[in-house]
Amino acid sequence: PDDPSPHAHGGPGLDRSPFLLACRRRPVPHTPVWFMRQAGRSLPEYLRLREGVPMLESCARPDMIVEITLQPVRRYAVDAAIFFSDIMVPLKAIGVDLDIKPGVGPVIADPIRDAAGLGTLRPLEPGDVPYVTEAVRGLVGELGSTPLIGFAGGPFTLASYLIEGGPSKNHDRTKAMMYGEPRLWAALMDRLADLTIAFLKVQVAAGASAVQVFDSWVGAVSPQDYRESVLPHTSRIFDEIEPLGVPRIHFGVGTGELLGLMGEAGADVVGVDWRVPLDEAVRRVEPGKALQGNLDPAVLFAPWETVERRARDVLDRGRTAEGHIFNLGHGVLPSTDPDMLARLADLVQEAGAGEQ
Ligand code: 1CP
Repeated sequence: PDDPSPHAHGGPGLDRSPFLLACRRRPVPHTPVWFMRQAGRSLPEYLRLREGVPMLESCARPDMIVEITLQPVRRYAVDAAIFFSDIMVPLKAIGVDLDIKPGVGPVIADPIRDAAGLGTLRPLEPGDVPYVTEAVRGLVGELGSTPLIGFAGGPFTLASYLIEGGPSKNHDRTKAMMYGEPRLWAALMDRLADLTIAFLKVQVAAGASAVQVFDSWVGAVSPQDYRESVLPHTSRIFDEIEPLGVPRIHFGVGTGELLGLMGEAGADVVGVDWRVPLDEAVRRVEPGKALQGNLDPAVLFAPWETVERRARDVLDRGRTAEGHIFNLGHGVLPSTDPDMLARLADLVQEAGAGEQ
């Protein structure tokens, strides 16, 4: 039923990419592996390059984007690259006054809490992010047969930053709007879904071969609230991206109780954090989906023998899925030893070979 994309995105050899095959639930030569937040965290070559350059400036410079995206591919020979950017970049590009502060994260000058604030969010045009188009084009040429994953923030996660004004533990004001002003909430989610769709389209038009929606903080809501207040917007994102013909991945943290609904929202691949074993995730997600995950990123602080045992356990459980992309259960933690990630990538590519 699911034919591969009629048009190849990116460079030659991509039709045999283990990552893209696994997303499509097709046989693979080895279990593909990449790491969320593999670009721009612990690598010394990244820290050197970023010295004196603010985060948002580095996201607007094609030369830096290309180099930072390629660094983990060179080091780890992972099966996919992820575009170096941030979920806040499209908001910045439409004129939202925001900064990404070191050690803090995104900070919004004027949080959006009413209809007037909502009115300041305009649609994203491709011309707003020329550096994204230029960097994706450059990357696709450099990456050859390694696919490039484009990404954007999910609507709940973007709404939380906009409403709270920065990182939040309990998402109080966000939920206050969701429960107390459902019409304003729906209008905001609608605009954020449009923004995500537009940002993903720019990346795919320039040559990205897959997309991931990071709704990182959506695990904060109950299944009932997810179904009513989030899912309609996320479904629209995946519906509108479908005609582009690239695999769509949907990820959030602490989403054990939402995995079924996240599958229903329409992505091809559901990302699973480390809290739910993959064989249990298979039971929670409807058939016809591949899974991505889910080694606890903190396991990488243990001795190699432990990492290896835990990684093999993830691989074993992943074999019960229709397709499995090995990843961490969330992003690489900043103090992770790059050599551990290199060994892990090797282990997955060797252990997962010829066993399909
Ligand atoms: O995978 C990669 O390494 C590519 C680059 C990437 C991605 C995919 C960055 C660079 N950010 C993101 C996505 C992102 N940004 C998410 C979703 C993924 C996740 O859950 O980890 C989120 C929630 C953000 C928001 C954000 N940006 C935070 C989190 C703050 C919080 O609420 O806890 C932070 C710290 C940033 C800054 C940021 N983004 C990226 C980097 C390298 C940095 C650090 C920059 C710096 O301080 O210099």
